[in-house]
Amino acid sequence: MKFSAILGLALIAQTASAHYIFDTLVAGSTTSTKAVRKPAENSPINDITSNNLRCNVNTSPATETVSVAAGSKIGFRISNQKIYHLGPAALYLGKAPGSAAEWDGSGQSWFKIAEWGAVFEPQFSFSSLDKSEFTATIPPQVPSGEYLVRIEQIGLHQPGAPEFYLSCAQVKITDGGNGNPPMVSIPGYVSKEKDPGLTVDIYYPKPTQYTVPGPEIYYGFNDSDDTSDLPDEPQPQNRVPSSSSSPSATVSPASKASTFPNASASRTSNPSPSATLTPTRAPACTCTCYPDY
Ligand SMILES: [Cu+2]
Repeated sequence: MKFSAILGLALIAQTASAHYIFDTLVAGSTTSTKAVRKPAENSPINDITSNNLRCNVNTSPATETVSVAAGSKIGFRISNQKIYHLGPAALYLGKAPGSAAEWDGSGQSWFKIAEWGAVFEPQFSFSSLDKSEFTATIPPQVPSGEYLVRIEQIGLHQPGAPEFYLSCAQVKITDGGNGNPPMVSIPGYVSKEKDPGLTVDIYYPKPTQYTVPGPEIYYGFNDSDDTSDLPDEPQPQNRVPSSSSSPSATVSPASKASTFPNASASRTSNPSPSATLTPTRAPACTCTCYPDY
């Protein structure tokens, strides 16, 4: 009896392990697992108002803070999996008030430096799918100091119930600039009201446009460490299209209107021929870890 109970637990553990944990920091030419606040479990965060959305829950403390120069590569790796839940990914930096190791991620201290959105050819999907490593360049304008770097991937396979897979790692950015990125708080940086990309039905009708949830990407913009990075810089912070084939002009208002009742009025006019979309609906979850919780 005892043995079968253990066996049962083992099976549960195995099932749960089908989710993924971003367990490895990539910083410049090095990697580190010790700098990551590794979650004890690979279950997603579902409550987007929770403080757990910052750096996950039940994390083991990171035991190092990795130095990396501004302008270097930064990001995360999943060592034993590839992303298999359809949905976007994004990479954030959070400026610690002091040491990264002592910071819980609270406050209006976060900005996005990269995102991986939807692709539309040959069919609707996400560029994060089947990837296990997500890296970007630290904008050279990012000020020196200690930061939490945070990756999130949002599983959209159960429409209306986004799942956040995320990790934080501790880094010390050196050789930085005088940039002043607009910052957001976590939680609060996304909401189901202002981010239709959180609740979109990815099966039907197939989206023809997609915006990654959260703030605009901070690119840095200025080459020199001058004073032109002002707090309210009127920069053309156009989101880099996640697919060159889908400028925002191709938004399908009909699908928007039906999918996002809270969307702004400008998105609810002009019905478009969504009836031409194939009326088949994919299974809610194609992974082996169903049901999610
Ligand atoms: Cu899952």
